[in-house]
Amino acid sequence: MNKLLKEKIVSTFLKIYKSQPLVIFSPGRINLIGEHTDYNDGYVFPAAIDKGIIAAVEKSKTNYCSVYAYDKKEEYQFNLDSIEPIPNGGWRNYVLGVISEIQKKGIGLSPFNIVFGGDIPGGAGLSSSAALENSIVFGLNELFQLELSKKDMIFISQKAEHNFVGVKCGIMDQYASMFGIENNFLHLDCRTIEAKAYQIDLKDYELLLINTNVKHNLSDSAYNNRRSVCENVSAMLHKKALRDMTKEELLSIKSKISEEDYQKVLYVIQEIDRTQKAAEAIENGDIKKLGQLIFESHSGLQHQYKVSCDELDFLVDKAKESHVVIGSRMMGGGFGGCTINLIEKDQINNFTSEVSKAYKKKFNNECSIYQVKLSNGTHLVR
Ligand code: GAF
Repeated sequence: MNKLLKEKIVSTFLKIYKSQPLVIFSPGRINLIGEHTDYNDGYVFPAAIDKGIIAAVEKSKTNYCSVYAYDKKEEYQFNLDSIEPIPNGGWRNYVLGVISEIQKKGIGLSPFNIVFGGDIPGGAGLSSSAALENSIVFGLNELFQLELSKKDMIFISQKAEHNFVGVKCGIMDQYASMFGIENNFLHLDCRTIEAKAYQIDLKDYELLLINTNVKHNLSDSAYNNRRSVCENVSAMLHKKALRDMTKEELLSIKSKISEEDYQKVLYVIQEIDRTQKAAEAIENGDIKKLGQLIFESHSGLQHQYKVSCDELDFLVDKAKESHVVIGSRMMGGGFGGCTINLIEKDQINNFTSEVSKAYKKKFNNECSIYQVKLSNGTHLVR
């Protein structure tokens, strides 16, 4: 966690609201493999990271709530009896969505003040949204002793995103942000919401994130559209989710669906399988195999599921050409954000300087390089 940011958030809170707040750190996440599988009841392999959202929260003595977004220098005040989504409301809808979902459970809240800020660049695909939602629900749970479990809280965060932001996301981001374990990846079964923690020995390799610094428009509608395709095709075979469908079963309805939808569903079935194979490779200490599965995942996301973009494909191609990166793929929802790379430890500087130059030349834009640590999930900061 970024201690300097914490100090800035707390001093801003003291200055505006003149009381000592509770402080919460809620991390962003990365995902090793298993993309667009969570809302198909499949498996994912995320980890919480040391970058995220810091929120300061305390009860208010007024009869309204006030939330200050430190990074944007914007304040928003509202009454708890009129919580509605705001058209193009940006960060406000994440906060309001969480409050609304708490209220839907019949839980009454009293006015409060919040200041929040973060060190995850927006649009990087590191899930600042889940980190924000979790920081709010966790903070309110502590402040008002609501006795919500961590599982209750992640479903509140997820519903907030569905109902107030309009993205029909799965549970991976909220889970990883809430339940993260320092130095561990979580092999999560998105049906049972049970995870096995893995402290992975990457041997001569390290994880490296490269941010394209782009976020293409329409990514939210494209996301919801992919989810509908998956649900419609699984309904055709009366399956609860694509997790329950085999390649053979999919083949049996191939003539009834478009080639595009066939490829999308095939991708999901293959990616769920790859995620299981990744767990096996890790258990066998076979990091090269893990890398190969990561490259395959990108190829599926690019050509079958069609959620990549030129900038991401360029970075993955450069990684492949380099021979020092043994696995690379886009991460998260797609259409921009970061690639995740498994790279030889002692080649990081050479590779990053080469790829940065090439990216700048091709897109006339900078890419950013991040190395992250795997962190604990959402928690109170003492
Ligand atoms: C986004 C969503 F929020 C997740 O639920 C997940 O579906 C991911 O895209 C793709 O794997 O981050």
